[in-house]
Amino acid sequence: MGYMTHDQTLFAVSQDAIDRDNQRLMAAHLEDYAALGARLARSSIDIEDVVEKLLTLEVGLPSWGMVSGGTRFARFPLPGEPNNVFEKIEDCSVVNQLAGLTPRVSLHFPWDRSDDYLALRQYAEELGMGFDAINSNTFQDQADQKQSYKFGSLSHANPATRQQAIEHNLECIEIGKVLGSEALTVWIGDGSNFPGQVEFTDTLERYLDSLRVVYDAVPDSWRLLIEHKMFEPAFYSTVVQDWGTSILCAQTLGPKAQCLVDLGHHAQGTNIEMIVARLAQFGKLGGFHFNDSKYGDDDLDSGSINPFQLFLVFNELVYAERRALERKTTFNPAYMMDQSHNVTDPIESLLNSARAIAGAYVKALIVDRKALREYQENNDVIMAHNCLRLAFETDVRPALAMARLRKGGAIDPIANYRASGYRAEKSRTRKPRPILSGGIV
Ligand code: PSV
Ligand code: MN
Repeated sequence: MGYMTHDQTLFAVSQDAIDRDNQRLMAAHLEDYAALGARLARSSIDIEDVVEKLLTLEVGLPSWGMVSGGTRFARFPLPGEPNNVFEKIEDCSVVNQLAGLTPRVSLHFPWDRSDDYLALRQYAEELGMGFDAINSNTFQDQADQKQSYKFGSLSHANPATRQQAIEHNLECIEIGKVLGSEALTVWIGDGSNFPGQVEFTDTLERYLDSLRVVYDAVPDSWRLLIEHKMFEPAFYSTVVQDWGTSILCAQTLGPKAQCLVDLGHHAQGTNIEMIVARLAQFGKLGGFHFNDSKYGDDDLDSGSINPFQLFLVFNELVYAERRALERKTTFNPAYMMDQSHNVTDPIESLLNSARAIAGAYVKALIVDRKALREYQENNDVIMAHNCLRLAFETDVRPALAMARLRKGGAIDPIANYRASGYRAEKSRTRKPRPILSGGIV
């Protein structure tokens, strides 16, 4: 891969311009914040406690989501999109500067390959960014690779192919150590397209044998995140197809192994919030790939299709957080986004997504849990449901804006981003990315 060096010209959004725009919007913002504070106070919730809690929320950005995504049919490049991992991090830092919620980037190898990971780490640090989980890629063939992943990787029938996939994951761990990452996410595309093509049991056994080698190489302070997905690229069966297989694998491997839930990886109508509750209850909820979907693994912007589902997921997360606090156990899943921005500027999509995720979290924080418990115990179905709805229907935008302000971000992130001319400037200084005929990322 040719992603070796980076252009030294840093062009972040001017902080002065953000501050000026915030001043312009301040009076109205403070009025809205006071109104929300008063509304929450009537339910004995202190808005300051909510904002304090929100300030602790961190969501990782997907490096692969910084470039225009595509479908199987086409990819339409955006002028000024990043060409290499340094430029992707630069764009991530703009999202973080404006939204104040996304201080880490999740890298994907070999897409983000560089010849100097220490320099990459230093560059990221200068921009206030760190690294989230490292993602391996054994679902595509690379130009220099000996064995093909056409018929699988970690579960392949050929030991040489499995070994190659293992070694790639081991390399990812080594890169992650240099970058200061603390997790490896493994998603494999292994599966089958025809009944009879593979033996379900044998492929899972081979997958587990391979993953055990990777597991042993994962540092004790890290976690190994197993990402399940129902289908695609395999259309008949997938080796790690659902949370059941995922938790079985995580339990078989040991404490460093946990499950990662990508919201787009389930059958339509699946009760994902319930999966979240189950994984949390058994200490195996390790991470998230937030996105949204209408039909399948659509990788749409978080909260753009089904914000109620996102809220219900966060409702379980807040419940699990409180339960862990009471029981003095740990609960700290790695929150990341995994989105494909096909028709929007990725920075704008991620700013919106950050707001949707933060909004879902705040709405989950303001659920009156004491009242909810009472309604549940008295089988007062309507009031229990209304208790959740009240939180969901509350306009929490002033609390989100306040958290952004306290992190030096913008009351109106997208307006500030547009006014900065960042993308136009990048379209002048960055090389155009080659047009590929198709490809999901
Ligand atoms: C697979 O669909 C997936 O969700 C995995 O997280 C991959 O790493 C990512 O998408 C690649 O786009
Ligand atoms: Mn994913």
